[in-house]
Amino acid sequence: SPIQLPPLKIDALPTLPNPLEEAKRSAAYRAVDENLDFFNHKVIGIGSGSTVVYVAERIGQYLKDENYSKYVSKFICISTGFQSKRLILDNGLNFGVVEQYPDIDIAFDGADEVDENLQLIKGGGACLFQEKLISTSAKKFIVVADHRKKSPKNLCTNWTNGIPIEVVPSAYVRVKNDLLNKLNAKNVNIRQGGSFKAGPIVTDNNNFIIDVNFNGIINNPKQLHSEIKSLIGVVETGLFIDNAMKAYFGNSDGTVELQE
Ligand code: ABF
Repeated sequence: SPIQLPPLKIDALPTLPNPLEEAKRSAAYRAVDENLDFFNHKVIGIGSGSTVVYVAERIGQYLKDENYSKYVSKFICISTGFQSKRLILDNGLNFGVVEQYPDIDIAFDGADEVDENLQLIKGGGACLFQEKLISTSAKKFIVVADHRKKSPKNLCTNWTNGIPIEVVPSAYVRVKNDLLNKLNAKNVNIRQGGSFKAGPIVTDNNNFIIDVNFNGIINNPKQLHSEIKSLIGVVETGLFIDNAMKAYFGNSDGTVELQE
């Protein structure tokens, strides 16, 4: 665009409780500053988790700046769940739904692990279906994370909680058996609520979440995604394949590493 906007004007940044928050904030702010196009973007996807909190905060800071306000006040932000809807509203941004805005210009979201090829594990927060709907509806999908989420090579190097899978409730035993017997999973857990008695957690789509571990690292996430997805009862997997365009990893000293 021929118009040049002056740098963002903000009051002092809020103080943070610990260095990990500094890492998350640094990644999120950089990702927004480098990728949000105030002139051409209209529909923005806002994901879930503790890092994306700072994405919404940053966009909110632009909204309050007189030079950016007229652009940001026209943005429509699409959420991936209850938490991100609150983030959008709490930062004064316009909320919209993907049914009305199916074409998203850019989406920002966190991840549980990112491999060397930008393949992701997501779904630790149980919003993986909406997250995949939004990220794959976006022309650009940008990952924001702290340094712990970057794998040196393969998935399931650092992340040991397994791959989250959203399943139709009546099919959870069938999916569990198929994962163990057909796909040779090592262990399969139905994700539970706060205590064992609370029973399975229920997603925004009224489904269950299964966390599945295979033997060690994932060598071929694309193939594994297809195999899991083909099981009857599986709604979506937490393997995000060929979807992310870039990932920003924040460090506790405020530096940020870009992977693309
Ligand atoms: C969502 O939040 C999930 O897909 C992922 O499980 C998690 C990442 O959270 P955080 O930013 O708190 O590390 O993006």
